[in-house]
Amino acid sequence: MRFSVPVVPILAAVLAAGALPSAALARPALVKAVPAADAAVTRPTTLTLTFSEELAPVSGIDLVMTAMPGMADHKPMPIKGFTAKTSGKVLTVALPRPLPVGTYRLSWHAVGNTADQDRAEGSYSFKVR
Ligand SMILES: [Cu+2]
Repeated sequence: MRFSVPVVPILAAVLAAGALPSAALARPALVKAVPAADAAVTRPTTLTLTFSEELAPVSGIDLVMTAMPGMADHKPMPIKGFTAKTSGKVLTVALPRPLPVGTYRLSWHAVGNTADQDRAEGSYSFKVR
């Protein structure tokens, strides 16, 4: 005896529903950064990261100076003393003084301001001239 019910379309529908849980849609993605990735900017005092989702206050960044002019063997140097605040989809980093000339690597972690607290992270570099 053969099945008369079309099994394949039902399976496809079940798989499609399972492949896109609503939690995955709430994961914050970086949509804009100032300074932008790979940009060269004049000594900034503020860094701004805009995400696709509302952010929880535990979102933040780490900032490391990776190179500076006239220093051949520059070890990664963590930058401290800034404040990071979230407001809606925007994370604003306020530096106590303009960043010195050099190359920086910014690593961000963003947590969605929803019950599931979806977390994402990434990093990029920029230059201060
Ligand atoms: Cu340095």
